[in-house]
Amino acid sequence: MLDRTAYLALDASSLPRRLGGRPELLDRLGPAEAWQVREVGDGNLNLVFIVEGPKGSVVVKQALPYARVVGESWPMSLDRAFFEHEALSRLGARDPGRTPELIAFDPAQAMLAMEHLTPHKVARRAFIDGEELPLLGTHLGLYLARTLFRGSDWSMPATARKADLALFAGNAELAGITEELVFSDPFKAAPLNRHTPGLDDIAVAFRADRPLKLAAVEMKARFCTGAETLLHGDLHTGSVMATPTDTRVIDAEFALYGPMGFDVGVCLANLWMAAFAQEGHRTDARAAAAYCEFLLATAGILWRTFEAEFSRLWTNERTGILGGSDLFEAQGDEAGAKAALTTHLTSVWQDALGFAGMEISRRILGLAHIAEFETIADIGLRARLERRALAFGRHLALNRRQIPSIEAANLLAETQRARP
Ligand code: SR1
Ligand code: MG
Repeated sequence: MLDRTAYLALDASSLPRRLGGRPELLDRLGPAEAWQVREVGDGNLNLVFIVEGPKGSVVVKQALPYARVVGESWPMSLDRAFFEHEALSRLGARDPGRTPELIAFDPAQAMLAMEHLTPHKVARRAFIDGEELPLLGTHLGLYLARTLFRGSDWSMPATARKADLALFAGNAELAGITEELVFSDPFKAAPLNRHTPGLDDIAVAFRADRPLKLAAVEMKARFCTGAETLLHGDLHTGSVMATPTDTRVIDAEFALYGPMGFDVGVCLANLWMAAFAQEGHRTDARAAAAYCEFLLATAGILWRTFEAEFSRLWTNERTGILGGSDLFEAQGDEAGAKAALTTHLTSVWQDALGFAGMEISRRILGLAHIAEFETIADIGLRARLERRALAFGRHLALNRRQIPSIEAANLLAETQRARP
């Protein structure tokens, strides 16, 4: 059992004194007396500091014993820093260069020091500012295929995967947050729910929408029981930092074993929501439409890259117990192997659509909203755009088995976006 009696939240003035004895940080930054510290955390949970010294800069992230977005009335385990560290180490090894370099970790202080990503921007912020990130879809598609495939029974030795599954089962508190916030709260009058004025009717309608609630129960069951691979677990576009040439995935504290479609669906949902929010950020309709085109194209590239890279890994790296080459290739049945791959990819796609529908619902009707909508000052416009996104999300959840392709899903988004 870890002794946390010495745990104390950092602040900008105490940080150099408290961390200034760590050689990994001194190597990167230079002498602690010269460190400049800023707290920059704008997420829902943690403290985040940028520390600059004469030799360089690092980011220091520290978990708080409660959820920052709500306050001390919502206590939260500090163990999430341990799971984040474990997850980032694995995800980084499975797709090298796509996560920040880890520099130091102190489990007792729930503190992780990592590479300061600069000039990277949180992807959401780039979407609000209208900055195109031409490689985002490719990088995320590759990341998803590599991490989801390489953490699964298609790839890993069975004993190692089972040990890992047992380890990450310990992150139950954060899994429980997702289970409630994503799959239950948007469909009931949960105390922490909130929504933009003007959406009362749709919030009430969602609670009475039996087909939608049945879809939510099904998706929740997939999430809780479909332990296919190690997921990032919270892969929205606030967990992605990018430049036009680089993309990094951060914030893996919600990591758990779950269905591959969850990370894919959450990521797609956040690209689609950013598209629905565009009119709130660009007064020129043509500029809004052009930026939407970029976002939908990114969603398309993401899925097609995922499919292609997953198929490549399937062919070349299928070494786990689910490999199945004894049933197919070893008996000269290449077409059978291809059929097994297609069956799996179809199930990931349908799951992804269902999870996307849940993510859209919870980001508009639940506790944790997204900056693309929240920063639209005109409340009436915000409500109109959110209403369109909700209709799209509902459609995805209900029709996930009938939407055949990313092109079809993008077309639905485009059609819904153009509604009055
Ligand atoms: C109380 S935590 C709310 C949300 O913030 C995190 O980023 C996750 O998305 C979680 O659902
Ligand atoms: Mg986060």
